[in-house]
Amino acid sequence: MKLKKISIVIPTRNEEGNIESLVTEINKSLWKIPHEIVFVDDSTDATWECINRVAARQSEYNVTGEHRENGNGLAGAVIRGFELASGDYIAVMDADFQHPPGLLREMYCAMRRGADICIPSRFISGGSDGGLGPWRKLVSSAARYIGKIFLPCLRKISDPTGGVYMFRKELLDDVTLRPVGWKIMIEMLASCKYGKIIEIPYSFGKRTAGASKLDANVTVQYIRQVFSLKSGCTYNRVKVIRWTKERLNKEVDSLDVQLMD
Ligand SMILES: Nc1nc2c(ncn2[C@@H]2O[C@H](COP(=O)(O)OP(=O)(O)OP(=O)(O)O)[C@@H](O)[C@H]2O)c(=O)[nH]1
Ligand SMILES: [Mg+2]
Repeated sequence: MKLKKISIVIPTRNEEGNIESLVTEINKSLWKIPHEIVFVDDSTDATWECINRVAARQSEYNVTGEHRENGNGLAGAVIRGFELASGDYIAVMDADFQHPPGLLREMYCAMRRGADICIPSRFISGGSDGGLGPWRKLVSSAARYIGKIFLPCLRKISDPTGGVYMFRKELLDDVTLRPVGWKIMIEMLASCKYGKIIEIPYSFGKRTAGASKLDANVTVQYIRQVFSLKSGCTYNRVKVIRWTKERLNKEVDSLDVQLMD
């Protein structure tokens, strides 16, 4: 069986306490599935040294990336990761374990069932946003509603701002993504051509080490980003399919059985 390769793009800024365990957990999640981990790092701490140390030790898993001395923020880092990625599918996730690495195997199952994009959701049956405090939950839901009001392409999607997703690399053909804002996924949903989205449930985790980089400026950038996308966001005739936890477990079990042969 020829398996498609995944590139996991991870933007990092001062995440030295997370790198080693993150790489270990990603490799566990993607057992027997070809993959590379692409870090794009704008850190001022020892994160890049940690990445190099892990890369030297685990070369069979292909830990790669780039350190930028004068990086231009989160969205620019993710876009740079897309340029460096060599996989058939590209995943984007944070370095702080709020996006559980086990999701990678689950998203891969959805991609194998023909999804153009797999979007994990905290807000469908089986999902939870328990990793956020009450204030952050409020800000996060306001951001989601603002997005859905002004961008019709987000309306059918239950969790367009979660920040973790996987997509077919071809979606990037013929689009130019702008390195603005914090939510590169909404930029893609508004600019790319796609027909089928599979949503899978997940539980948003708590940051395990290091500090949040989210500040008030990020909220302002987000609102600006939504307004700037408004004119370009055409309503895609997109089919959104929601998998239950049971369906997801069945798909993962069936993949595991195939990979054991
Ligand atoms: N390369 C790069 N990565 C960044 C930058 N800012 C944040 N990141 C990374 O982007 C991811 C998300 O940042 P977080 O600080 O966790 O933001 P958040 O998840 O929205 O907020 P919290 O819920 O408070 O953690 C993490 O992996 C960060 O290290 C940046 O300027 N450059
Ligand atoms: Mg975070």
